[in-house]
Amino acid sequence: MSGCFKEDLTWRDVTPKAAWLNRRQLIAGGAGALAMGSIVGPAAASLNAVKTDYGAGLDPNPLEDITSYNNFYEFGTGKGDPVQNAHMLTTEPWSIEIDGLVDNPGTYSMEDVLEGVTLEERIYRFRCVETWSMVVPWVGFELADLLGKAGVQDGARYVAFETAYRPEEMPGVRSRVIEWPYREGLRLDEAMHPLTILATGLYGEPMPKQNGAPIRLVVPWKYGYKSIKSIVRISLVREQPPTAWNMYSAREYGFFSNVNPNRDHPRWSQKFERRIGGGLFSKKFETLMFNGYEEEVAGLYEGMDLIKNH
Ligand SMILES: Nc1nc2c(c(=O)[nH]1)N[C@H]1C(S)=C(S)[C@@H](COP(=O)(O)O)O[C@H]1N2
Ligand SMILES: [Mo]
Repeated sequence: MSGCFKEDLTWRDVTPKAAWLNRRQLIAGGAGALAMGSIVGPAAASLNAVKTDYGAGLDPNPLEDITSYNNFYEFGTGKGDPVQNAHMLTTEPWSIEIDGLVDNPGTYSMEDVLEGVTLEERIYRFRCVETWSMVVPWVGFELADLLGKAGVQDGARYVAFETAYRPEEMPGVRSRVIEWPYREGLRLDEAMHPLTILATGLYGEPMPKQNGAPIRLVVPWKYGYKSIKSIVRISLVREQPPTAWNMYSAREYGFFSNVNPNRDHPRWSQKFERRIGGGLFSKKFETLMFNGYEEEVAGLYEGMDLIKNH
């Protein structure tokens, strides 16, 4: 495993020590908060994420699972390729181009992007279309916050995202599995939904490169490929934008890609999933409608045929 993480640090290790400081405590605490920082050791350099109720009761995968079993095809198609190769990606400085139907188009540095936002810790289920799953303690903020800064104009109906395309840093783009740059998209109401976040970290630390540093999308009720990594462009558009896996095979990978146990992938069942971890003993679960977020998101799709609009 590369870089900035202690390989042996798991959620169970971090939780009792980290004493997640929220902003108010930080400000009110002053020197006290600093002293606390010195007690927590590894977490001292951590992001100041506000703890939330999202995922209460879920048991996150260990950091090792989340950072060593990845899909990030720009660095290779093997699950172990991103952890080997993603260190080549330059993530500082970083900026996002925001364009299209917005009042304030332009280049947003990471500082601009993060200005005034509250980083939250949110523990979400994560379900890949390939039928594996994990539980990840993300750190991030609502995409709606950034769209608010950009000022979405009336004609916008979709949000399009692009990953960096850097052949000199991304050995995987030599292979034309998909048409680069990696692209994704959401309907505007999906993008504005409070569950939809831009994540800048996990386990209280800055985002590991293999997981999409420095900033990636997380849409927990959709298959994992919608959660596009290392974003450099966000465009507000009128028409449904082309998306990487949908361009590869529209029959296999729909634009919506909501997790749905009743709509099998043409080549495999989606009724069950395997929670990564525990090797041969990784646990098998029934796939949940909208990945368990039905109560929150079903309203977005009222009256829609979710088999046709898969
Ligand atoms: N740019 C980019 N984003 C991407 C991918 C990719 O290959 N390139 N893979 C997707 C897929 S298929 C999944 S399952 C998730 C994996 O995220 P993780 O490695 O953090 O678990 O990232 C998604 N985002
Ligand atoms: Mo995936």
